[in-house]
Amino acid sequence: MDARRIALPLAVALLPFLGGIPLAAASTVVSVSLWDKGAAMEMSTGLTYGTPGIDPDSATMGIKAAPATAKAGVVTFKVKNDSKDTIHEMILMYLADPSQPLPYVEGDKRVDEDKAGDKGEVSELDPGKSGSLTVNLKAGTYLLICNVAGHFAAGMWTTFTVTP
Ligand SMILES: [Cu+2]
Repeated sequence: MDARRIALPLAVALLPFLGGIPLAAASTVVSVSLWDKGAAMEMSTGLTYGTPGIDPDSATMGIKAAPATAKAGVVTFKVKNDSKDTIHEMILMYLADPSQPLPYVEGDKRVDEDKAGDKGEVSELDPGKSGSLTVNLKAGTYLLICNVAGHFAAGMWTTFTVTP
């Protein structure tokens, strides 16, 4: 008997219990679109979350979440990269203090994920591809970001609110 034949179904059966996600809990499904205006467009800069006086409409790429809120509990993000030519991703960040910007490494043009409250991600999706992330969220303010170099500063983030 191949031990792997037992181990895999067992792991799948136990998966819902990991992280304390109750099977019967009500859950919210959020559709997330990763969009951009095409690789020919010059990327915007200086549009990181929390920067005063920025014009969100000047973003050349972004993230749209519908709905942009959920009740505390299990939330599934169904993420689609709607770009025609650029890899994007979605990382979920918990904002301990929404008035503060995320820790940003200017030289890398990326958010410091380890310091920023990373709660999970759908990493690098090719154009047209989809992925999903299911997490158990407490009430608070979250940020969905793309952390491909330069994309966060180009405006690729949106807030997501979880209510009690
Ligand atoms: Cu991106």
